[in-house]
Amino acid sequence: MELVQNKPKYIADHIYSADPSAHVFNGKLYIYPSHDIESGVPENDNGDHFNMQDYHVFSMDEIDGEVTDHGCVLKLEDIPWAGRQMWAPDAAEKNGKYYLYFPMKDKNDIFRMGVAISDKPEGPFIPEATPMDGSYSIDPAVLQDNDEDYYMYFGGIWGGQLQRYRDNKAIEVGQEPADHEDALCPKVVKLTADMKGFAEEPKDLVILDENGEPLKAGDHDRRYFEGPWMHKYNGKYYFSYSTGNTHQICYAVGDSPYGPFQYKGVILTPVVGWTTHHSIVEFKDKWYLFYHDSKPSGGKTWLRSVKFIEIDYSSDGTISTIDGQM
Ligand code: FUB
Repeated sequence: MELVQNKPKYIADHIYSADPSAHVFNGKLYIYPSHDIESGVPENDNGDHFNMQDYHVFSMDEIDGEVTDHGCVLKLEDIPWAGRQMWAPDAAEKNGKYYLYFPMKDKNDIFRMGVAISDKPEGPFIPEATPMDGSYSIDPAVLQDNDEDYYMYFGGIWGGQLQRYRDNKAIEVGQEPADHEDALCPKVVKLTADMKGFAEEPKDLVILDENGEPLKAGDHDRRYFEGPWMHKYNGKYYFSYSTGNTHQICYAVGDSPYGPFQYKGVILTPVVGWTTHHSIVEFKDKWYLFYHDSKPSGGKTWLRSVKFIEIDYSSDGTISTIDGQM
């Protein structure tokens, strides 16, 4: 695999940050990350150690320029339905309003998606009183497909609770399918015109292998785990995601926001730290991968730092693989 070798750059060292969702609004680059903290909760497979309490927003006028931290833009104690753990957010703009989407556990320890609204991309954001109807699991990522159509991609297994659902309904005993069965799919759902809800039932986003078959649950190097992102390049839809326990960012390409998507390859090899989570954005005619690792904290899984690097597309639309250890 060919590796892009330009150097990654961290965006901040005064706080820990992770799960960056990067967008260009009004000609400026905005980053909506998780805000990692040392909360003292022991590490486990449920992700209890990711015990985040608020969100910050970062912005940059130039990719190599100064990074502004706009401070705390939404906090747990201001959200009426809050339980715990504010995980990976994303943002979208429609008609001059900005919507921050975020997964958080409710008072019953169930992940739901919230939405908070602002007149400015940098917030502060005012949360709706209740979670989005029909929402579950984690890691919302919103694609603006054209002026009217916005789609949310979401879902994460293990601590992200996706294995506890089938056909959008909670099931009695939640577990991953057996290795030979089809993998659990990330979800895609069109948003309502007011951006506050789901306009339809979420659908499975199917990733196909080289034989046109859905990826299997046992295919840990390629199957979806968490951290979805969708971007468009040359009229194609690029769906990228984390493989979780094999720690890669992979991608698949399709012709519609709903898919199906054809598996294409690895964008980012494993980073320092357990989780890997990214976004892809075009800014001033260049394409960038925003991601995180735990190098600055000496490898602490729950204390991550956002960084970015330029990415390369070949003439056939494939993305070169980046070495996550850089
Ligand atoms: O930051 C908490 C969780 O870790 C995110 O929601 C996942 O994508 C993983 O990065």
